[in-house]
Amino acid sequence: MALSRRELLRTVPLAAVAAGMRPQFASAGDGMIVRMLEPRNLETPFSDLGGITANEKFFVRSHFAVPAVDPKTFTLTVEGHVEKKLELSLDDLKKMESVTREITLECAGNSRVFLVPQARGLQWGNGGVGNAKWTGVSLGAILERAKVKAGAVDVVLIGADKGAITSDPPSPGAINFDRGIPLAKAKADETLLAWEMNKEPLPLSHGAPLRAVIGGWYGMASVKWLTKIVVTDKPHGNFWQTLDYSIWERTPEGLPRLVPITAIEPKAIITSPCLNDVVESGKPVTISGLAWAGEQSVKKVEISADGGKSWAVAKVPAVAPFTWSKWSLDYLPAKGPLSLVARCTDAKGRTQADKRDPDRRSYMINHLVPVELTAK
Ligand SMILES: Nc1nc2c(c(=O)[nH]1)N[C@H]1C(S)=C(S)[C@@H](COP(=O)(O)O)O[C@H]1N2
Ligand SMILES: [Mo]
Repeated sequence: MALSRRELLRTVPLAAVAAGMRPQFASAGDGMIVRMLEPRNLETPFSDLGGITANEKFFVRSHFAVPAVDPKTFTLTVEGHVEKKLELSLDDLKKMESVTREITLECAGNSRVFLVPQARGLQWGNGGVGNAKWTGVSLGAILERAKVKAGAVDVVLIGADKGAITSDPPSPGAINFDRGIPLAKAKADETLLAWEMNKEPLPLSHGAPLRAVIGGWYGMASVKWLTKIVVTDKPHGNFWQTLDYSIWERTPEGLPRLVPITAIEPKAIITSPCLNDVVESGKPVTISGLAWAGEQSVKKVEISADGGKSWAVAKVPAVAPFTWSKWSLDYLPAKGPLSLVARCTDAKGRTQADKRDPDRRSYMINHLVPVELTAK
């Protein structure tokens, strides 16, 4: 596969690391925030969040090294609880009806740096999120071809990347990255298998030649380097949705049980002004940012300048499910400290909580976090 210049820049320093040379941080991230050098995990800088995220500015979250998947010999295998096992080449997929959808992906650990006390995992700020136009085929169309048998429960998407997790609790040896999606979500319109990102070939770091995009769900469901799909007749209780990427849910009787993470929670972030900025008092300042709510559309964004005591409603020009919207509010600051807070409510009436819910472990981070600045 031909590597773009950018992919080369990402690959060359790895060879340098292997040769015992100093890693070249300057070219490691292309203006991205390096959260981990190997495997490469990159955060989008604040100033690049909004609209359509350029491919080279889209956050990267990878658990293992990028696997070598040759697009020429690539096959997507579909098997398990189906009438007809499929082996599809990229050409086979491209001959099917293609769809393009704008979808925001957020890592379930995005904003983790705001957890007190600090939680383990990558210390993302707010830039573990991005919005792109994905082109591919609907997973539902593929499942129709394979003729899913009655009693199917999960559609397991398996990536070609592999490794052993050695931290406690460890994985059972080397495992692939995978995720089981309930059949209904697998068949939903917003679930695609994509080979294009923003009208360009899908970059290697984002899963080329083929990745899943599970609209409205946290990023871990959007399996990259997808080569195999297994339909199961039981929930897929794998490493990645039990020991990892799971949260505590309470039964109506209050019994805590672990469940896999699914849909993105409502969230608003302030992108301007920034922490510790100094603005002029008595002069209007535009407070702006982004809001998204997973499978729901954003209904309302409210802004507080006094740490959450009083709220004003922001303007949100476009509100569609699955994608973020930009919002803004003109505000006249009085002299003194400002504690800006943004709060999103979705079409289902869900609002961001003031306080962190510990049942969410170190994921799904959308409690209110003030941005402190001063008006002089
Ligand atoms: N095969 C594979 N797919 C994967 C991952 C991975 O490590 N391997 N990481 C997941 C996680 S946790 C996230 S948040 C998204 C990130 O997608 P991106 O790197 O294109 O932003 O990919 C998901 N798909
Ligand atoms: Mo993630």
